Amino acid sequence: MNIQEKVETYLGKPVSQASDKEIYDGLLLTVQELALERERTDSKKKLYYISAEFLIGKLLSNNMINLGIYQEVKEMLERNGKDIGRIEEAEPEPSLGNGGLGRLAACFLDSIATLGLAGDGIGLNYHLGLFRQKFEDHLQKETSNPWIEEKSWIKRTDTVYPVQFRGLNVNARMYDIEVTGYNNKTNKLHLFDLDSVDESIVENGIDFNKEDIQKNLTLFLYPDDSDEKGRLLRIYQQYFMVSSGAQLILDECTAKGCNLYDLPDYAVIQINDTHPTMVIPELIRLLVERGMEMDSAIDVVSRTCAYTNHTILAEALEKWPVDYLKKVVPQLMPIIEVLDDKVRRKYEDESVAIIDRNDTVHMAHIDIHYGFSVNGVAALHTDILKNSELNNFYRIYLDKFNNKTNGITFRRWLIHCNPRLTALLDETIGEGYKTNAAELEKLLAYKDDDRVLDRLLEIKYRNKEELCAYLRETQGLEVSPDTIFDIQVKRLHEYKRQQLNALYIIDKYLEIKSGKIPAVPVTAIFGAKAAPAYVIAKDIIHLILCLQEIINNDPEVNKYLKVVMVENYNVTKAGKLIPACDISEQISLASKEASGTGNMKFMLNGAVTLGTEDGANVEIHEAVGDDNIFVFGASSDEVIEHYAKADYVAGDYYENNGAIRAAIDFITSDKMLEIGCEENLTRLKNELIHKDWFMTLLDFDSYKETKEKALAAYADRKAWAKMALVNIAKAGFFSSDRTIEEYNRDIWHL
Ligand code: 26Q
Repeated sequence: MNIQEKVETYLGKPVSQASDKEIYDGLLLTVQELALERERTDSKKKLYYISAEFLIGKLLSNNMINLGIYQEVKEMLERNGKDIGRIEEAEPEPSLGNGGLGRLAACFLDSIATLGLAGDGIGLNYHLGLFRQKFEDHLQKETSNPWIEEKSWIKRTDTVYPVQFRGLNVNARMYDIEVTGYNNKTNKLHLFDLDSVDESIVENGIDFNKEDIQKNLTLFLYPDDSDEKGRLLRIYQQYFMVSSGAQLILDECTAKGCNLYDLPDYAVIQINDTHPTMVIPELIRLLVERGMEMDSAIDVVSRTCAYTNHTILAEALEKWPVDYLKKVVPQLMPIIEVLDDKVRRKYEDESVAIIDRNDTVHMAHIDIHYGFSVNGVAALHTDILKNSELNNFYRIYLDKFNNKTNGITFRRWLIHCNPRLTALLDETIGEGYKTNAAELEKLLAYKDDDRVLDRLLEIKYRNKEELCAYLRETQGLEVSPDTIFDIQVKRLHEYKRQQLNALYIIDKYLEIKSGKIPAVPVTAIFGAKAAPAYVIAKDIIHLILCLQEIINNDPEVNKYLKVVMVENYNVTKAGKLIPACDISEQISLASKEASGTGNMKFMLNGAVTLGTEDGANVEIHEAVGDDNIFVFGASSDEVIEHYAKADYVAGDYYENNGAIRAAIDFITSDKMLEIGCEENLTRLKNELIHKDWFMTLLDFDSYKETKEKALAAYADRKAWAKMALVNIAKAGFFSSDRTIEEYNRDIWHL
């Protein structure tokens, strides 16, 4: 049976007569059938990547590419008068993650399967993904984001594990999603869920009763929050995930004939940030329950678990009051106390204790003491962990610390999202780069080939046109592909400094108003969700939306400058924005962005980075050299010193720098207050002048100067195309295939 016949069997009618949605459903079932026919990876030892988030994004096209049927299906649809883009639109996006950490987990699953390694994901089946963002009155509004339909990538299984909370016993049911490797075998993503979850308890937007655990346990993905109320529910979710995961792991190993003392020969558990940390005491508890001595259990688990750190922001390091844990998972407390006691006997240093003097449990400390590997996600990040943030641990456990610079899957972030560039690469350097990313370097041979450079410019232009059409259709915005597309898309956070970009835009606007006309027109594009309880982040969105309205409607200005805030930025939109980007904004305060992965996606698609020496930007800089990147701002050492000395005073910059003062004053100007909300704008202005914890003003001058250089460089089209080419050619290192090979070589040993 050919593909069309297969699909039509499911449809019960010809493709030509089916709706886009029907075709999507038919293709989903066809792909699922083909995926199940693929061989499953198998080996004695298996990796379990356990994570509260897997931001997998839409799966149809991704799976078709990995199964090698994408082109065939695309052509079959065309023959029947259907467009694959429209069919893709019919798929709801599973937004089961907040941002980088969740997306990384998804890229990793793709690479693990592609490399033929036996490694499954373990997580939660959130019924509602990360909230959907709407703009109303220039403000972010949140609505719920359902993604599970009758025909779905998740498959209900008969595997059920009991999970005990204080005063509440529930059953965790396993759902599976097939993870297809590119031209290879398959793995699984196991998502646990509760049968009794009830979507009808959601009220106006994203409110729900936080106490009704039976109905809400897996209802929502947590929006990386500063929200107090939900903390207990977060613990319920985490324990539910790790307890069922631990039971699954022990079951699978036992089935393979493992006696539990040999667990490290059968399983390695990669703990994705501290969210799954309770898997350590839970596994110990289960092993003891199955008859093992406590000391042996601790030893076995310590040789099985490895921990990845994704942040050095103090406020993001998870700490739970002992009281909370006692309220939810009292059975773990005696074990955590033993773990703490052992540490305290060995090390006097209070800062490495697990339970501190305020009766707070430091989750990362459990991972570091009782895991065999601790890794950061970019070279600079790992250095900062070793030398400052976790220095007290590093001095104890020199050998545990290692770096694994993040990566991205080229299947989604090149082959799927940028077919034009993919075709050019196939023609010039062959297809080897798809499984051996280092081969991208072959492109360097075309550095002076005018034909290839022109093609690169042409491809970028077409991608920009496509984005223009999309923005027109979805948000009614008119922008021109003949402007520079300057893009900053990522979660909204003060440390990522969208506000710095916004201040630059105000500065530019004021310059244009005063008659200083820019040489090349610019379209500044943003996309970002703010955590619902993160007040200043939402104020920054408000600022950008007000700027969009004022600037785009000002005929004196809009010829030279436009602002676009993309609504509901998600994986799907990333796939449309990234291939159309000229300048990639990676402007976090040095030392704060652990790695960044958007920076890699932009580079791979031929954008030039404008960035600070932060996270993986440092390695991008090293890879492309000084001539193919625009670097600015204080170094991480300088920033760390400012914090240590507490000598950064934002107000001084406001007082002494005319451009900064004018830009900040504009935030509460009459023009802004005509359309904006005074409370929000005043709060933001005061924050910038009196606090500015992430030192926006420190880097303003250097940002402006460097950005002007980048914009001027764009005018020399040939030179720009060369920069783009070098960026693409040097992106191979940032393939998640490389990252996963390193994890396997140094940590997993599969
Ligand atoms: C914590 C407590 C309670 C509720 C939620 C959370 C929470 C949720 C999500 C804390 C953090 C996150 C997400 C963190 C994250 O995405 N970190 C990013 O990880 C990327 C992959 O390593 C890096 O590239 C980014 O630099 C880093 O910011």
